[in-house]
Amino acid sequence: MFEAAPTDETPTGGDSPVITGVTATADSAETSAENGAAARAVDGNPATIWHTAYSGGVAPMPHRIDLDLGRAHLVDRLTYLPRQDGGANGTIAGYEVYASGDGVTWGSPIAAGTFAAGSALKTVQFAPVVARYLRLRATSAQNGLGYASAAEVTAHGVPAIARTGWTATADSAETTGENGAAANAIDGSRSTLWHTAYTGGVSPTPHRLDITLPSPQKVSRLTYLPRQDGGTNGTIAGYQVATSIDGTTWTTVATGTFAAGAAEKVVAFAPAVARHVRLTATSAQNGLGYASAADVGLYGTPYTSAPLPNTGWTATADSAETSGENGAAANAVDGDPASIWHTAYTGGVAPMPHRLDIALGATRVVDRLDYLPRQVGTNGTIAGYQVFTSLDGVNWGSPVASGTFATGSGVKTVTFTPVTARHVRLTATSAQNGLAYASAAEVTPFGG
Ligand SMILES: [Ca+2]
Ligand SMILES: [Ca+2]
Ligand SMILES: [Ca+2]
Repeated sequence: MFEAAPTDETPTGGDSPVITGVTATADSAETSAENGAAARAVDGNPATIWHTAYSGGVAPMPHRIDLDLGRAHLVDRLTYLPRQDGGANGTIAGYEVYASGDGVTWGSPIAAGTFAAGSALKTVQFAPVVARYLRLRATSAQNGLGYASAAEVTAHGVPAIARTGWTATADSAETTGENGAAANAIDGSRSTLWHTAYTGGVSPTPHRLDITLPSPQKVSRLTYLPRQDGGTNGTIAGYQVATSIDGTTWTTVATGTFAAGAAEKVVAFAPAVARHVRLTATSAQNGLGYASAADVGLYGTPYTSAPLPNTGWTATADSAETSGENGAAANAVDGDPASIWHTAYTGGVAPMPHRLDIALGATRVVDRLDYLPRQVGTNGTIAGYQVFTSLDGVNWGSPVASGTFATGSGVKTVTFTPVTARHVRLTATSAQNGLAYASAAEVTPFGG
């Protein structure tokens, strides 16, 4: 990984979360008269403090506490909570904040100033920067003495998505006049670049660079580093960022115009579960038809499949018994294992197959469906099944999964390749007892 320069854009989508799992070291800590270890500034407990040493002499200002975030993050905020115990020693006045990729080279401060007096939480907001390490440097204390202390020092940011297994493709790449391959945009080197083709003719913008991840991630930031070699061809002005779970259905998550210049740009957007991220260049800074990139980075958190919230859902079925019992389709998504959907039997039994459709009310990533059979009785407990998904509730395509459920009333889990869907269908092709009924206590789509 290169060490990124501070960026010149402010995120516009979503707040950066608190970074957890942080460790801390300091230039000085009192460990004799009290437990003033640096670790106490990152323990999440406002009652414990880091305090510089005073037993056996007081080291003069400045003092520093360094946070190790565990891995690279796109960091944009640091908060400082002064000691909350009524003491005044060490509460910081003058401060500087530094960022580093390696904990050794710190460069110039990314923020500096003077904290207001008092014990209230102080927030330092700065242009997003890629860093694994953050330093809070105290240059003076509120009471003028040589101590520094902190109840909590907290960094906010989004983790870098590890580049292992990434691939990149582009609509166009120059491979004759230079090595302008798409892969150069994700190789972590500032000196290699993707450049659209020019030998034999220039195709006009828009151009696009697609990055494919080995597994879905919850992506919320993209960084764009323009070419760093002094050239200007291809440096992007107008851009769009789109995400996709399957490489087919794309959702535009951000649109804008990058500031001129070679500094790294940050695009922030609401977290989107994605395996594919597309950066589209709609125009270039110099107005020509090229696009280029020295580096494109992605930031986010690992995606974990979870039960989708059943608010706003509508369940329908090809058949439901409403006379002999309450067998409405809605009973399969009400969260109650005691209520069931059951196909009709009063006045005749419709033959297999049967189907239960769930309209999710929103486009979601779906990668699993759990089927809980009725917990009492056996009619309708499904054996042969198919799972379908749809974006429009009309076109369902081929099953995303099919098979035969094990017998018994325990929950059955069906997993499949993540897809983008607004509708999920469970089709019963046979029942465990061989009759033509279908039933379900709960049908639960999972995803993100
Ligand atoms: Ca603490
Ligand atoms: Ca590169
Ligand atoms: Ca139920």
